[in-house]
Amino acid sequence: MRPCGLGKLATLRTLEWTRNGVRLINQDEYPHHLSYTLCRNYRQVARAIREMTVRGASAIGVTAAMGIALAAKQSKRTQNKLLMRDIEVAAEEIRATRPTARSLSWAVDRMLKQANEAADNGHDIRTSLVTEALRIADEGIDANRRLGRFGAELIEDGDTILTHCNSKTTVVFGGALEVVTTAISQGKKVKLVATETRPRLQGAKITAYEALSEGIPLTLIVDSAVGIVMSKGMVNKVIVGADRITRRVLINKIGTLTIAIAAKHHGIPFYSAAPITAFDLSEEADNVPIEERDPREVTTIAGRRVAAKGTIVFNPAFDITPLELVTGVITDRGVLSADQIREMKRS
Ligand code: RUB
Repeated sequence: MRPCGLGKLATLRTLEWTRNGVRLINQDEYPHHLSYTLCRNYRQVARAIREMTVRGASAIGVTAAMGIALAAKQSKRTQNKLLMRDIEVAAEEIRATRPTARSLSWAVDRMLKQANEAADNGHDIRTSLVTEALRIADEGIDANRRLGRFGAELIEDGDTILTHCNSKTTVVFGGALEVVTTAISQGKKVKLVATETRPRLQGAKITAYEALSEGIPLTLIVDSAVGIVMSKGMVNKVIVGADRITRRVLINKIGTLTIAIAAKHHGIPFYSAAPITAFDLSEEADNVPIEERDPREVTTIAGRRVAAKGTIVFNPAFDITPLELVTGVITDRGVLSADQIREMKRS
């Protein structure tokens, strides 16, 4: 491990396919250490997603794809039928790790489709899955670059933007932070206000560190300070990420709904930044399970118990915001209104 020094994090690869496995920056160690975890098999990939060594919707999608490629590469099966079975087992284990983010199940489905097509066409399944995982990673980078440019058009010189959790990880920068860094690269002066984002503190640990590293002025607040910050006029836009967008709702980190309601009350534009891969236009979209996490994330802080033993906890990782509270969703295909999303065709 080496200590994190301030530097340009925006170009650092949070995850990478290597000869020995999938290499991830352990974001849980921010801001104290820049440490890497090497997942040598798909089970380790699944664990890294479940335990949030790698996190953020876009990043876990790419990681899932690489995990499936790894499973194929390491399978000893010589018959395609048996190899496909190994791939499906790995794919379903990875799919189950975090059920809410659309990009994860989207990436799993795309990898399974690729494996089937390769088998049908007599191509080498292993090679074709590695190529597809790398393609998904590259497409994610490109999509987030485009999203950044569309979003930056909404940003005015002098804006102070409230963000929640940490929305940025494809492989390099993306999401809400991509919008901000693109606007800054265009010469606009932009400040951030970030929530600490209990219980996992992605805002305090990751967003604040990344902003500092990029030289973006940032003020950190506790989640419950959002109301006063808005009522004092300290922010004039909100940009958050998204784990899943349906025709009716935006699903994102717990606390997003409360922020959207407060933004509506104060007349502050509320945007989400997410690539099209976060969209779920299926009929079943609104029945997506909201991940509930370990109660200890709430009853302890930095490993120390703060709530009495026996305290009942409800710890959902995400909440659901109706799109009527969302001014626009910044995507790689432009900024979409709730009406446009409702009318979108399934591709
Ligand atoms: C992360 C979170 C992020 C979205 C979008 O939750 O809610 O806002 O995933 O992220 P967690 P990105 O930390 O529990 O994964 O824009 O990076 O895809």
